[in-house]
Amino acid sequence: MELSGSSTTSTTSTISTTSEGYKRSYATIKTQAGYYFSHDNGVRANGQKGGFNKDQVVKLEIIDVYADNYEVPRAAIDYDLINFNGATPESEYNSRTHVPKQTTIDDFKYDVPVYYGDMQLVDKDGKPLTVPAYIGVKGDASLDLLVDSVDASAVLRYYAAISTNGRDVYDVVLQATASGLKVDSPTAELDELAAFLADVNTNEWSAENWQTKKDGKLVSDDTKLAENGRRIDSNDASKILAYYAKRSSSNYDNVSNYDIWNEVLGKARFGA
Ligand SMILES: [Ca+2]
Repeated sequence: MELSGSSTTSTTSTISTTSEGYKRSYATIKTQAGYYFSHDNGVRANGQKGGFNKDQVVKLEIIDVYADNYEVPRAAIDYDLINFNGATPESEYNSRTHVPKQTTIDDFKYDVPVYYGDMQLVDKDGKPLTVPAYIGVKGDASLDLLVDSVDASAVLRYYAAISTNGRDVYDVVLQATASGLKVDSPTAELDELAAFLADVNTNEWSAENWQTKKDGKLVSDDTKLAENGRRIDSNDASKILAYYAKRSSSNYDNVSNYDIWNEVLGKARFGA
């Protein structure tokens, strides 16, 4: 006897259509990079929503596939339904093993699966669609996962290089230390991440910080300056040293990294 009928196990959901003959959906997306802290658990100190930003999905198209491979593009996409199924920068970061001073690209680069409502988005071949996220430790300009005097030196060297001769930030590599992961170019995504992590005294939860570039402009629109820009200077270096001093002190053995930063930065950390 013939095993008739395909057992339809497509991920039908509240967001998928249940129309007759519906088989599955696939999508095409256009994405942009985002930069995040390893301590970002999705809830910001001021109670706002943190975590991966859905604006990393710049454009989304969903195509519903019916019997006989009849394809129907969805007329309307509700971008508010884009989500990451509960994944946060913290959960993604902690899902991997990290060894300080032995860093690779896998310590910093994450491809985060995208969902639309409760439907995971896949391409035409069924491969998960993702956004590129760069995640690191606050203050770690050198990308070695430690926050110490090497980071302060890297910040001062970078600051001196861009301020003395009026050089463009894209002429200078911030992470040029031997300690951390090598950065090939001043325009590399890893150097953007290094700058994001080094700018410790900015309002870290400002709305555009996750997509602010070395030159202070937005990843999504390089004609537009982010509200808080990206200023890396001697004040960041001294705050990194203050953090390092406390982190190294036995008096702070029972204090979290997060709380030490709060102590070093005060309310400036959250823009107050
Ligand atoms: Ca470091």
